[in-house]
Amino acid sequence: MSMRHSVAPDPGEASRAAFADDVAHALTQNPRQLPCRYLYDELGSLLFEAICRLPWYRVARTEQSLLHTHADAIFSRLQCVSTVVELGPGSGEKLMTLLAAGPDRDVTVHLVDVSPAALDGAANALAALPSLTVVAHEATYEAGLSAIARSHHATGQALVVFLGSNIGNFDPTGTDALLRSIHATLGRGGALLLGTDLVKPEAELLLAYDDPLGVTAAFNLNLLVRVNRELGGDFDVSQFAHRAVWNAPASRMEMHLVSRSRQRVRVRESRIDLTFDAGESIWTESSYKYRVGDLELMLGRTGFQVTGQWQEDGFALTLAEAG
Ligand code: AVI
Repeated sequence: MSMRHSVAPDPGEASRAAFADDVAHALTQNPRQLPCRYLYDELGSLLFEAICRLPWYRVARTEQSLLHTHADAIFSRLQCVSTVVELGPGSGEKLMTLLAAGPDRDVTVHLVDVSPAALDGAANALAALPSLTVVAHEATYEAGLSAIARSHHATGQALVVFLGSNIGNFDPTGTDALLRSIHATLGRGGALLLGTDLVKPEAELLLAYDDPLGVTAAFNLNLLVRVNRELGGDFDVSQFAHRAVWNAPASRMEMHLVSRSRQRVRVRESRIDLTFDAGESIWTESSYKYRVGDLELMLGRTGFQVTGQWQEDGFALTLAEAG
């Protein structure tokens, strides 16, 4: 395997300034918010890995089982894939499982993630497979997709892999925009493999996002720890409580941090000085859950046609072709 890095990393100062601005903007919205992409500092990423091992959060395990069982069927519906792009590769394990059944030819794999640690981990895992060239893009999904669109000259089919129900963390407008960027990068005839969590009974969803061990609570509260450490905030973490809510009309799980008392919070780098009422909350994440019909509509209106779908335990893997 050979490995290249493209798209220069953001210098630390610039990304901290962007974090400070995003926090200032989001915390002064009504309702108050914090962007979920900031949940994943080093500890946050470890806590998310721990969540994936909990009995109540089955997304990662079910998807891995689907990939393992159906990788051959997935590849049998594709024609001579020469380029694979994974958005948010995590540890690389999912792509490893898929590519183990994969094309019998040289393949270029593009990994797109904002985290250099995730990129290194995934590239190292993929090193076990022969005939791969791995290009790591330390970038947002949009920036990575445009870089790949500019550089992609290979003959053969391109496949974008977007797993883990990561798409569920985008609101509907963001989802359509991202699917359209994926379509533009793929071009006609390219394929998308999308992993999505499906709507299930509320009690199951609440356990998945508010687990009895408190790991998801720690994952959520760690966002305040990060703001304190990186931006000079003075959140009293013990004065906020994790809350998970099923918003049925919007078809999404929401995570919030609820103020336990009336309190003042300052964040130096964001230049904000706020007063929270008791019970006032910060909305930190949405995780959209889908019905099969929603997936077809969403993919259809962004230029894709569904060519295969595999389901297990309230989770769907959908293969779609760019028309
Ligand atoms: C990464 N993402 C798809 C997870 C989700 O289900 O929205 C993050 C997560 N939040 C709470 N538990 C897991």
